[in-house]
Amino acid sequence: DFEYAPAPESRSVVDIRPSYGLFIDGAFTDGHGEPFKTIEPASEDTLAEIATADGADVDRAVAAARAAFENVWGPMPGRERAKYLFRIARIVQERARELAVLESIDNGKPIRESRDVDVPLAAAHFFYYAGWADKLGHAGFGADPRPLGVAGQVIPWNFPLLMLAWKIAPALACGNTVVLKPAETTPLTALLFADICRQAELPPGVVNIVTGAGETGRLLVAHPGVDKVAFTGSTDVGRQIARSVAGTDKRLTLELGGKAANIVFDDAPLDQAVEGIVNGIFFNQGHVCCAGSRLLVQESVADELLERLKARMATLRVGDPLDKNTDVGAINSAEQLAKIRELSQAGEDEGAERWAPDCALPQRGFWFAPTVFTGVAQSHRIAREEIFGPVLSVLTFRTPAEAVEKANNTPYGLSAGVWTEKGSRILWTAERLRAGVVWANTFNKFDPASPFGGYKESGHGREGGRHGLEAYLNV
Ligand code: TXE
Repeated sequence: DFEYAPAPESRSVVDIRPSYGLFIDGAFTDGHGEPFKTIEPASEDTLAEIATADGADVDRAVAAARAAFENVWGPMPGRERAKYLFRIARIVQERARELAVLESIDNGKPIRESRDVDVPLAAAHFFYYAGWADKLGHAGFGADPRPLGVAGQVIPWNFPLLMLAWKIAPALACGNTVVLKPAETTPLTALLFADICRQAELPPGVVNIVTGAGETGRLLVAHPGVDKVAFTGSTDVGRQIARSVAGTDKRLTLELGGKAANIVFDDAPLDQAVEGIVNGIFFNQGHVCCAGSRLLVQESVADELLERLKARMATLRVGDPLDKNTDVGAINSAEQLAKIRELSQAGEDEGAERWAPDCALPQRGFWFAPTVFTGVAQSHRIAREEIFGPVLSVLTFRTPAEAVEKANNTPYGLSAGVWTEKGSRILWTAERLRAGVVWANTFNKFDPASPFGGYKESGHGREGGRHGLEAYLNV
């Protein structure tokens, strides 16, 4: 039982101000809504007070984005826009340590992940789309595809900087301007990104950041001056946004929840599969829309696999996100922790068997031990609902057809994993899975060149790759 102890040497690379305003038209400005606090999940300490954008502030941000679109960014040749995007990408790399530490403090994710995954991938997205900015006429969308105008973008708290990059990089490459609302529990890296835009001398109004809770997001999405809405978050809010956009001429992409199956066949390399399962569900505390939250294992190897999985789980280190040895960090918020606890309790109540390694959790902050449920039935809530935490539900199957049927038995369809030595079985299974991404003998691998997005209630539209351009162009 150890106390949460901050690591001062890492903290010193970031300069968190006591309060933050909105970033509109190239400058920080006051918000007119009630300010809110962002909290450090690992300590429950207040990090900063953040402005809330009200209706008039959203109006100002959209007007700034409109003016920048009409006068500067829209007419600018692609090769000029590319220069700015390359510059932003390089500054993200130069300020990588600062961004990674700030992300871990505000979100709770392990520094190893923010340093090796979130920040490098964010930079990679800007590099990748910078490369497209002067080649849009050669992307298969006709000789002269046009930008849409002002994009209103609302993002969640699980990958704050990376989701910002997924949204902003393609929008800007295509000649659109942006008003983005980060999640209320993780606004700090978006505000640091605003500073990066200034450092890159991006023309004022091209990127605007408005902070606030769901109401600010609602105002942004409903704003008549917005031409394109892009949202990543919960399925419920996605539905509300779809309703708000219906009947307007706005374009919409939604990236919503998931309940991915990670399918392990009896011929799979088991130790490699265990690593993939652990990465699939415990990466980022399971706060991942494409998390491998359902393990489907072939009956004949289930006991062996579970034994190895539990042994591996017992080695996971849960604790201080700023400690480079940490594998599992803090749960992002009290609300999310309550949701994980509630669903885990439902798992026990419905008769599944719960197991977690014996690990000491810090006294302060929001924590949940890596947990696995066995004996899970398809009807159980923990097999059907997105838990969005470090909780794995294990089901078994006998035949490949049964594996596919169970994997597809979900309202979601974002991702899936297949583990087998047989290439033909990978192809047979992948063809039948209704999921936007299927990983084979690996999991949670991302590349800016690959499109990402869902089937069914996981949303529609694709982000990333050439396909990601389509959402921001009139073809
Ligand atoms: O999401 P919300 P929450 C899932 C996950 C999680 C659950 C709830 O299961 O437990 O959703 O998380 C903004 N109009 N995912 O409550 O509310 C909000 O301010 C416009 C999966 O945090 O959807 C934030 O910026 N915007 C997911 C963003 O929407 C609104 C990632 C997401 O918050 C709004 C996150 C409104 N009416 C949660 N209401 C994924 N797909 O990765 C809220 N927002």
